[in-house]
Amino acid sequence: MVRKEMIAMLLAGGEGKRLGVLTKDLAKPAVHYGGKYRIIDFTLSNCAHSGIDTVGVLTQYQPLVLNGYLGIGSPWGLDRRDGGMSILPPFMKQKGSMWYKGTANAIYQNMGFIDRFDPEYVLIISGDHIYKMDYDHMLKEHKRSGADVTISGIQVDYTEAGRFGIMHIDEDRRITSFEEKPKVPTSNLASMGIYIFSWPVLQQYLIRDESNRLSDNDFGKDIIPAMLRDGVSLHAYLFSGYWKDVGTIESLWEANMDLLTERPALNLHDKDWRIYSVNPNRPGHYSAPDAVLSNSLVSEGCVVEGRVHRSVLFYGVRAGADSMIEESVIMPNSQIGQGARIYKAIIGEGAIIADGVTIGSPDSKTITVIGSDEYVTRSPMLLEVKQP
Ligand code: ADQ
Ligand code: ADP
Repeated sequence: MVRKEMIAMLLAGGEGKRLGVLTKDLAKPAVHYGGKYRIIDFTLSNCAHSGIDTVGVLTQYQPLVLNGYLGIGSPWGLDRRDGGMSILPPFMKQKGSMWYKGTANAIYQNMGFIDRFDPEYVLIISGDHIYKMDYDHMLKEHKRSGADVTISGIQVDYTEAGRFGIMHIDEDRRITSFEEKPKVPTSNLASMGIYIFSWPVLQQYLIRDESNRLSDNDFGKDIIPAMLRDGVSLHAYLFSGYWKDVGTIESLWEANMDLLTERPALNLHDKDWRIYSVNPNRPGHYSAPDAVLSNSLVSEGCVVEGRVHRSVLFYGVRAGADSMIEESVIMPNSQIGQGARIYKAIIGEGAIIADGVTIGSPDSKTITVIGSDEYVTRSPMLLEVKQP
């Protein structure tokens, strides 16, 4: 096996409970985003642009669609013999399989895979964030600082800080404290869940963590705090671009709405940083004579006869005559019937909304969600998804 300086391990096994019906049969990284992508496209494209040619993808929950989508990694230039993409489901032992207990355990179970490349550094990334980042730049800073661990961090809103690992740093960007999802955040510098570890150091901590029966075997809850306690040097790599953890219905909807301006904060037109995805290969989008489209993304294969405003239509969506779609995300191949009204909603892939049905309301504070392949024949009154 050819030696690699750094390989990436992409955590793609989370259940994504907070995305509700959208992840009922689908791993969170495979959830659709932005009219033609799946969430995991962003991380894989980042790898491609950062010169990372060896990626282990750790899958667990509902991996079927995700595996089929990833294939042999061709869209991301990872279809190669020397490294490339390897899908790593939980290890199969003679007596049944070992479910990944937590993120650190998922890496622990694949130490043999990592060792095959004898890397100096391991990059841990996750499949549920929308962002463009050059991991090579982060690696350079990791080497320059001489730290054993580099965690990328971003300033978030204080109101959201409790969803993340929260750090304090000194003037040299050394991490002086780290608390996983604190109830009362004392800083708004959030861990993005992107880590570069010097491999021998990580290896040692993974082995030690496994022997601790009280551990959740999780990076944020166990590994990072243990390293800090022991005085391992941890460095923060500060990121200031667009980054969104699309783990909730609200954030997924918002991240889609963020694209609906002429100059979105996340530029998808950047020729030097294309986001690669599997091409659905559909015919061009057709708008009927009475169609009205404004401030929307409409993808290939759509047939629109009604009105679409401030919405994202994925490929193959049909919107019948006199229908109205406002501030909504319509996943691939859904059908919106004649005269149907969709406000502030996410309509799952392949769902059918019958003629005349109204989903959501324009002044609703919450986002209404319809699951994949659902057939909705009556206007639901109480389908609102309550956020915790
Ligand atoms: P969370 O987002 O809560 O916090 P977690 O649920 O551990 O992190 O998931 C991280 C990634 O690992 C996700 O991509 C998920 O899909 C995947 N994953 C989860 N369990 C897995 C398993 N058993 N096997 C394989 N993959 C699995 C983390 C950090 C925080 C940080 C946020 C940033 O713990 O400190 O702030 O990410 O979003
Ligand atoms: P959310 O943050 O929306 O609750 P995550 O994807 O972050 O969902 O996963 C939440 C937790 O569920 C993680 O700690 C993960 O280890 C655990 N988990 C992931 N897949 C499964 C599964 N198939 N069964 C049980 N727990 C799981």
